[in-house]
Amino acid sequence: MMPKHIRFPIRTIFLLIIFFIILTYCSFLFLKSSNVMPSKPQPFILRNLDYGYLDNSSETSERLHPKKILKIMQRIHTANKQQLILNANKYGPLENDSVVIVIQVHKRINYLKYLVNSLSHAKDISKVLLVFSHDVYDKEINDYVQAIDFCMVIQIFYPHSLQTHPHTFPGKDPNDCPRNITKDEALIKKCNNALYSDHYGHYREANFTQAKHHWWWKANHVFHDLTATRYHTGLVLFLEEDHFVSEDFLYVLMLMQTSTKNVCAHCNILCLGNYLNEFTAKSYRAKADCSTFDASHNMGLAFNRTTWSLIKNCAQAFCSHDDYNYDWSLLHVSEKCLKRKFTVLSIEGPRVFHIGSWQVYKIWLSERAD
Ligand SMILES: *[C@@H]1O[C@H](CO)[C@@H](O)[C@H](O)[C@H]1NC(C)=O
Ligand SMILES: *[C@@H]1O[C@H](CO)[C@@H](O)[C@H](O)[C@H]1NC(C)=O
Ligand SMILES: *[C@@H]1O[C@H](CO)[C@@H](O)[C@H](O)[C@H]1NC(C)=O
Ligand SMILES: *[C@@H]1O[C@H](CO)[C@@H](O)[C@H](O)[C@H]1NC(C)=O
Ligand SMILES: CC(=O)N[C@H]1CO[C@H](CO)[C@@H](O)[C@@H]1O
Repeated sequence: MMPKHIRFPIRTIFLLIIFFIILTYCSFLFLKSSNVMPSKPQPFILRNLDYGYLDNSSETSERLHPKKILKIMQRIHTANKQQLILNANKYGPLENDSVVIVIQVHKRINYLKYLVNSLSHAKDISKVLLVFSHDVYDKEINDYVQAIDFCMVIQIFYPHSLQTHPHTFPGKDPNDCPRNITKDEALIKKCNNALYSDHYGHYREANFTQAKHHWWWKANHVFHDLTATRYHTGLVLFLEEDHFVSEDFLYVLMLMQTSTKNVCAHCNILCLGNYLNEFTAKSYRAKADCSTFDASHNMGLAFNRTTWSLIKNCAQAFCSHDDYNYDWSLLHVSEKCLKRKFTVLSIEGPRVFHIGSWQVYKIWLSERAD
C-alpha cells in the first residue's frame, strides 16, 4: 500500500491523462464531421474509379435550364480560346524543363482545396504550371482556382461535358439503351449503340463515361492545343481533384527523372503514387523500382511528349477499350498495341496520395456484389 501523499498525485495525473484522451478524441470527431480531415482510407484499393459520381446530389436532381447551359458553353468556349495564364508576370514564362501539372477537376471543391493546399507547400512549386481541367463549370470552383497565387495557373474546360450535354451524347440520350436490357431486346428496340454492350452485357451509363473522355481530351489539349504547352518537352504530371501531394514530390520527381538513365534505361513513365504502399509504408523511402507498367500504376503518373506520342499512336486501342477511367485503357495500350510494353519507374514511398479511397472501396464492394 502506497502512502497517501504519493497516491493522491498519481490519481490526479491519471485523471488528467483520461481527460486529455477524451479531449483528443472529441476534437478528432469534430474535425472529421467538419470535413477538414478525410475519412480513413482503405489500404487495399487498386484503382481510383469513383471520380465523384457517387454523390448523386446535383447531377441527377439539378437539371440546368437550356439558357443557362448555353451561357456556360459560351464561357467555356471563350476561356478555352483566351488561354489566360494567371500569375504569368510573376512566375513566367514556363521553362522547357519545368513540370506541367494537369489536374482533372469534377466538382468536389473540398477535396480540391486539400490538394491545392498540399501543392502550395511543395518545394519548387513556383516553377510549375498548374493546368486545371474542368468538366463542371462552377463559380465557386473557378473563384477558388483563380485565387491561387503561388505559381502559374491556367484553366481549361472540357467542352463535351455532361453538364452541357445532359440529354445528348456524351450525356444520356433518350434513345440510349437502358443499362440492363439484353442485346436482343436492344436490337428490337433499335436504341443507340444496340450492337455495343460492354464486357458484361450492359449498356453505357452516361454518368460513368465522362472520366475517360475527359482524360483523353485534356491530354490531347495540353500536348497539342494549348499555346503554353504544345511545344513543351518536359514532364507532364497527371493528378486528380481527390489526390494530394507530399512537400518533396517535385524534388523526388526530378530525382527520378535524372536517374532513369542509370536505373531504368527504357523507362517511359514515372509514377509517384501507389495504393499498395499508401497506408502501409512506414518510411518515406525514396527507393525507386523499375518495372513493366501494370494496374497498380494508376496514380501520379508523369511522362513527356515522347511517351505521349506512343499513346496517341494507339488512340484506337485506348478509345475502344471497355473502361470508364483511363488507367486500364493505358494498360491495354501498353500490352496490346506497343511494340515494347511501357516501363515505369515508381517510388516505394508514395508522394501522391488519394483522399477519397473509402468511396472507391464502396464501389469496389458493390461491383463485386454485381
Ligand atoms: C447514373 O445514371 C443512371 C442511369 O441514367 C442512374 O440510374 C444512376 O442513378 C446514375 N448514377 C449516379 C451516381 O448519378
Ligand atoms: C527548349 O529546349 C530546346 C532543346 O530541347 C532548346 O533548343 C530551346 O532553346 C529551349 N527553349 C527554352 C525557352 O529554354
Ligand atoms: C441493373 O441491375 C442492377 C443489378 O443487377 C441494379 O443494381 C441496377 O439498379 C439496374 N440498373 C438499372 C438502370 O435498372
Ligand atoms: C522524354 O522521355 C524519354 C523517356 O521516355 C527520354 O528518353 C527523353 O529524353 C525525354 N525527352 C526529353 C526532351 O526530356
Ligand atoms: C452515395 C449517395 O450519396 N447516395 C445518396 C443518393 O441519394 C439518395 C436519396 O436522395 C440517398 O439516400 C443516398 O444516400
